[in-house]
Amino acid sequence: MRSAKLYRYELPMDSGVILREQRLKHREGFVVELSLDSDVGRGEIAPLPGFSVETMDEVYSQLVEQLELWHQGSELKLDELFPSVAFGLSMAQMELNKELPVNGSYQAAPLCSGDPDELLPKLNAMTGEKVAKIKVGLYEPIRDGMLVSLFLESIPDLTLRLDANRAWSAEKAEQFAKKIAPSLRGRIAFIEEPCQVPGDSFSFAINTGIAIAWDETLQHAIRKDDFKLEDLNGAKAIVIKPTLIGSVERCIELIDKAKLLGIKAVVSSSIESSLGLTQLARFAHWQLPDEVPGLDTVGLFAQQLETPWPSCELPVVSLAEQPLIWQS
Ligand code: OSB
Ligand code: MG
Repeated sequence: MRSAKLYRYELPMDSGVILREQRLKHREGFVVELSLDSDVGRGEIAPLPGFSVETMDEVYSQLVEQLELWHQGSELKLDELFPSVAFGLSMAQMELNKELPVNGSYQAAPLCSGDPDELLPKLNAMTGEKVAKIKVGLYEPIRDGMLVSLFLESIPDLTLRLDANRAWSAEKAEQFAKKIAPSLRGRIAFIEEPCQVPGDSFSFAINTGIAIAWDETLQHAIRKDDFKLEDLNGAKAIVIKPTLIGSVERCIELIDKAKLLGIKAVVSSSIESSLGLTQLARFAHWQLPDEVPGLDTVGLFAQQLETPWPSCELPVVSLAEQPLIWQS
């Protein structure tokens, strides 16, 4: 017998979380729970304000419709759904069918969005490859360049991923690069979206020898019907945020294509709760066992949901305490 439950959650965030210039006080989303006899699979659907095209209301309507269909025994047409809905439903189905392995990549690249002093102890605690992610583009590009340079010079086994979120003009990106000696540039694994215009990011990579990664550009391109990964050239890596991309199957196709093209794929968070985030860690370990995922976001919350992130000490609230808003 198939049955489904739909929960809605709202979790408080750490006080300092800013997203696209707005303070994010709470994170809200849905969790679906699919049951078949005694087996259960869960998935999180949490459109990210400012990033997802779909709203919570639109997601709710689509979810109820799809859960009804699933309950009646239909195969879901995931490709026709909003990315967040396709992702959450496919994850729940995978977990239900025991297709999602239990091991996860929980050693995420520590995220630094301002204060470099906070990053040092985290780096010292890392075993194996030292890779961290620094948000740039929030201050002056010259200051960012000096900071990145200082990190690379003072920690010789450090590799950095940077993310500028399209903050810079071509000129500002060049000012940033000028502060980084050519001999250090190879230890920047990549910088995500340095420039406002993707073409300028592409030129930046060629002119500076600093590798770039597509994040926003991939999210926009994938919405088009004629999307082909090979058309997004010039980048060493792509950032895959499944909540913004679509079903698990769609993400796997993208990862396989990236492997064929020699592009690094990095599974990354869209600030899911610990429930969705741990599933992303399992997904990342399964599909990309040798790649450190971009999942260091549980610390942006003030609470975890149902499944704790290993070594995270934030309080955990259970799914059963969240409002159950629909069931079949
Ligand atoms: O700027 O890439 C971003 C999370 C949500 C929305 C946007 C971004 C992020 C992250 C996730 O940075 C963490 C990561 O990619 O390492
Ligand atoms: Mg990014």
